[in-house]
Formats: sequence, C-alpha cells, structure tokens
Amino acid sequence: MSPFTVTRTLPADATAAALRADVAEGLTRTPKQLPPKWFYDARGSELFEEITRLPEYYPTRAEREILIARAAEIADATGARTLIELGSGSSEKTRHLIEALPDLHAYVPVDVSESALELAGHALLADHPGLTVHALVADFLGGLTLPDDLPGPRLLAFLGGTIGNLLPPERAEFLASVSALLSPGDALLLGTDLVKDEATLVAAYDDAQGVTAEFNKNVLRVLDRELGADIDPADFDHVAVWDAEREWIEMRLRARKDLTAKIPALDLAVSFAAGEEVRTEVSAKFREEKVRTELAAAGLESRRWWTDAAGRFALSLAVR
Ligand code: AVJ
Repeated sequence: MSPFTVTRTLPADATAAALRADVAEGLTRTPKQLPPKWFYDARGSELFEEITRLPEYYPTRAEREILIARAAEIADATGARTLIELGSGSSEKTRHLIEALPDLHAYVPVDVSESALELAGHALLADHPGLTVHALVADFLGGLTLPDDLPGPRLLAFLGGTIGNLLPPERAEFLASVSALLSPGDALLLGTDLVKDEATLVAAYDDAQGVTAEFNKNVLRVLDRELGADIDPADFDHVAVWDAEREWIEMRLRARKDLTAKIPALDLAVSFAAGEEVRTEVSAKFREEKVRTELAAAGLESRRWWTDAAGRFALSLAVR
C-alpha cells in the first residue's frame, strides 16, 4: 500500500451545500452570523498562517513551546502507534510530536482543505519515509469515521485552541463524539487558549498590521466567489471584542453604511443597517477547571495539564 493516501469522506458537493445552508440561515437571522470554517479557502489559510507569525498572536508560539517541552512525556504517557490530528492544516507543530513518538506507524491528518493535506502530507513524508499517512478530507464537526485498521494505542490531537470556535453545546457534542472514537487506552491531546487580560486577548484578534482584519473579511470574498454575492469587503470594519461574562473573543464584521447585498446563488438579498454586525467567530478562552469538567462530561479523564512558561495556553492529555 502507498504510504500516502487521501480519502474524501465528504461528497464533492457537500461543502458547497453546507456553505449555502450556513449563509442562507446565518444572514437571514438576527443577529447575523457566519460559521468560522468558511474563512479557510486557500487565501484564508495563508492569512491564518501569517497570523500565527504576528507579534500579537501568541497562541501558536505558546502551544509550540509546550509541545517541544512535553513531547517526550506525551510519547511516554501514550505510547501512541497512531496519531490522528483534527484540523491539521499545515501539520507544522505536529512535527514535534511525530518526531518524539518512537512507535508511531500512522499519521491521520483530518482537514476540510485537501490542498493543505496534500502539501503537509508530502512534506512530512519527505522527512519520515517510514510513516504511513492516511489523510482524511472531512469536516470533523460532522461526525467523523476513522479507518478501522489504525493500530492502537491511538492519540487524537486537537491543537491550536480551535475547540474554542465551538459554542458550549457544540463543544459538548464534539467532545462526546471524540470520546466515542477512542477505545480504552487511547488518548486525547487538547490545546486550549486560556483566559487572560483583555488587552492581550483583543490585540491577538486585532493586530496592528491588519492581517486579522483581512482574514475576517476574507469570508466575504468566499461568499463573492462561491455564491456570486456582490459584497464589497471595504464596506465592512473588522471588530474584535472580549465578552468577559462568557469568556470568549468575538470577531465581527460591521457594516460602514446601509447596504443591500445580492446573493444570486441563494436568490437572496440581505440588508445591513449602518453599524449592523455579523458575528464571524467565537474563540473561547478556558480555565483548567472548565476544561477538566467538560472532558469528564464526555467520559474523558484528564491526566496532565501543561502550560507555557507565561501561562497563556494549555495542553491537556486525557484518556478514555
Ligand atoms: C485557529 C481557530 C484557533 O480562534 O484563535 C485567529 C483562528 N481567528 N485569529 C483562533 C483565528 C482569528 C484561531 N483558531
């Protein structure tokens, strides 16, 4: 068998149908909202990679610091022979883990972006010719099924703090589905950004160079290209606010004037009043107790909690 296979678990038109449904629903409700997964076309993925290098955006560096410091402990604690990674993107941080797992046979990156999977898979195999890479093009929020020939123990990694993009009920459902994928002896490695002062959080989502603003507005370009929407990104301002009660950052796009956007593919016209906002992302921040409690509710027992030296970000290791 080839050491690199890419499997689509999504029908080719499922993504298009999901986008249409999300936009039709999200832009006709009050307040308007769009799910963050539509940021990540090729340009959006590049902008996100650029965000990870910004001075204000600490989560990627903080998580990499923890991974480097703890990779050997993670390897010891799990003995993983299969590493599954949800939302693998460039798989760049995962390399530290792959290199530390002495018994690793298979790496299963799961992402909605086939191009990201191809790039990352080939790059990894160039350095690790012994590895079998089973890439899965899938939306991990929509009930994932794994190939049944993956050797255990299996380690499922969900890094980057992406779990924070889910609202609390979605999070509970997601963790339950992850737990159901695991067998006794398998483990979950979860990255969570932590609650901290408002200025640091807001700066991370509203950087001085405006890269995050471009990333946020990129969803409008996606609607333009995929649905023919005549929305001018210049008519919207990027907004990042900290919700201290719910302990999450919200990104929004705020209309600079009254406007109506035609969306021909949906046979829809959407009106915005000047100042009206569309919520485009929630990025929840966590405390140790909340992570433990939510993992336990999904039947996952927390074994380790590691943070970077500055205490900005955490990795949790939990078992079934
Ligand atoms: C990749 C989802 C973890 O929420 O911090 C970066 C995405 N949004 N800047 C995050 C993001 C704005 C990021 N995640």
